[in-house]
Amino acid sequence: MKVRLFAVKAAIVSGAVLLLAVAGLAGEIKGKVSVQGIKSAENIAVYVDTIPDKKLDAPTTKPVVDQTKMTFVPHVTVVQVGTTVEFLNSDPVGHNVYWPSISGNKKLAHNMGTWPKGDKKSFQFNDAGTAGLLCNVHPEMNGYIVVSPTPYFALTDKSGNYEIKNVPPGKYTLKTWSEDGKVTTQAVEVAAGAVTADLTVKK
Ligand SMILES: [Cu+2]
Repeated sequence: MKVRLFAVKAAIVSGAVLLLAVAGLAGEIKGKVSVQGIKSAENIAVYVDTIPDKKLDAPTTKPVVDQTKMTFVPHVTVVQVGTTVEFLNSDPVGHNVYWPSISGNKKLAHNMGTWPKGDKKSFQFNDAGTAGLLCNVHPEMNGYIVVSPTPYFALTDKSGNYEIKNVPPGKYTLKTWSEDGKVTTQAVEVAAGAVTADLTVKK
């Protein structure tokens, strides 16, 4: 009896150790984005580009982009390819949502229509790239949906800092997207723990 109890305890302990080991494998990519010729290092998307032969879990979150006080909030939203985004109108006027292309591909242009306060419409983004959001009622309004091919992405804060958590070990290509700057790519190798990748985005 005592032996059997010991065996059960040993099994529980080794299971816990295994779980810890698996959790410990996940790495992290973090760093700071500097800019040259661009006014701000904020709101720059940093993401892991397509990983060949890697099966990724389908996204489960449904981020909301609000149209409030005549602006798209947030200004930039980064999502994994396949994500459904909900577009809400919180203003007392009708707003429209359309994008003329996704990363320049006009075949992926889409007009969602116009709807009143309190209503929302959703759209599933199945193509990687950037959709520049516009409202045909208010030409001054604009925002962005950056569709990342992987779930490993982040958006820089005011100082240009970013942090991508839970990245499995491997060799990847980091990519940036910014409103005013060129795309920057950088090779990065992730192991357990955090790896630092500082990037410079140029006009
Ligand atoms: Cu509008």
